[in-house]
Amino acid sequence: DDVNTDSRGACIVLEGLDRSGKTSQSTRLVSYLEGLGHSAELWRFPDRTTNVGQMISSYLSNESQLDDHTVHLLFSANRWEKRSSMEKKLKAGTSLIIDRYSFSEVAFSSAKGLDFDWCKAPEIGLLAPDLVLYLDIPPEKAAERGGYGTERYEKLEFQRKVADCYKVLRDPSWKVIVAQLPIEEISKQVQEVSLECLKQCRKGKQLSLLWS
Ligand code: FDM
Repeated sequence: DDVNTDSRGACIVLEGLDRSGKTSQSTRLVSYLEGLGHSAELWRFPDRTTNVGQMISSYLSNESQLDDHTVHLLFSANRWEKRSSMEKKLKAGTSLIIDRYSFSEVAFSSAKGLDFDWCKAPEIGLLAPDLVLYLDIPPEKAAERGGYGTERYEKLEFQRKVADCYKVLRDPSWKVIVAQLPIEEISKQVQEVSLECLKQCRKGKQLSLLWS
């Protein structure tokens, strides 16, 4: 067929509130793609393994305090430090399935009251995903799922604000999935749109940059 053999991988981002099922679905998607013989990797942001990531991690676990703008810029720096390896992987044909990206950043920081456009600015020029999958769940339902952990943002009142900010950020290109469906049904929908996305990338769809 028309598949170009030295074509790039797809950049697929999963977004949603805490406990919306992003981690399960991204893990399942990677296995599914690998099972079909595609090269795929699971990534997540924040990437807590770097120096910047460790600062973020200690902030999230309330071991350190940081100004809201400062931590915003650290999250952004954590994506910038991975940008060139992201691009290399994608160009080498590996698809990246990413658990949270710049959309989490804008939703969570603007939920704290930071200016929306200010929040978007440091993300300009990062790679734009080919597909955003939004696992949609009412904050109250997410809170019922075995409860939150003890990290800084895992509180119902704050998650309500985050949900509102995601609504502002959402655009028609996002694939919104009802996160309360049975896990198998969600996986089926995720697989279907992801394969279609991969096909477009194989056909020569260019990588683009945020926020385009
Ligand atoms: N988060 C995540 C941000 O505030 N900004 C970001 O750029 C990213 C990627 O960090 F509450 C928030 C969202 C979440 C927290 O995420 C840690 P995980 O998925 O629980 O590790």
